[in-house]
Amino acid sequence: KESWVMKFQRQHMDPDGYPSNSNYCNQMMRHQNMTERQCKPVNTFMHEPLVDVQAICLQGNITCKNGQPNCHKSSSSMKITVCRVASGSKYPNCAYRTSQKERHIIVACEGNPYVPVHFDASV
Ligand code: PAP
Repeated sequence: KESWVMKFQRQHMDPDGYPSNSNYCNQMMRHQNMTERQCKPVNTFMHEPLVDVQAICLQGNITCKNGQPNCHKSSSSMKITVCRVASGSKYPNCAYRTSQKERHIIVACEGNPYVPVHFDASV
């Protein structure tokens, strides 16, 4: 089974990529296997080095959206792309809107080593 760490990297890390066109999310959501059983409604990719994203886990704890206490917020803003399923998109033809942003990132961390396993929010 895919580990939490690998799943996080598949779903949320694209350090060397940056959307060059509006097809970015259509291509990446399919390529990273988020359109296989359904069109995943919303997903964020981060365009920062993995070590910088892992370092978010060293920031102080904050409460996650689900009430767990294992979330952490980046001290600096990061380059991200938010992929949101387009209205009228019908599985298996998943269509996405691509929006580039710079935001502080909130991730949930788990394990030893303590690393990101879930993308909670951008603020
Ligand atoms: P995403 O939330 O980053 O989009 P998702 O596929 O939901 O990805 O996986 C997040 C994983 O982090 C979940 O584990 P699973 O893959 O085995 O389903 C989830 O249980 C785990 N996780 C750990 N802490 C949290 C948290 N505070 N909030 C949400 N998910 C968490």
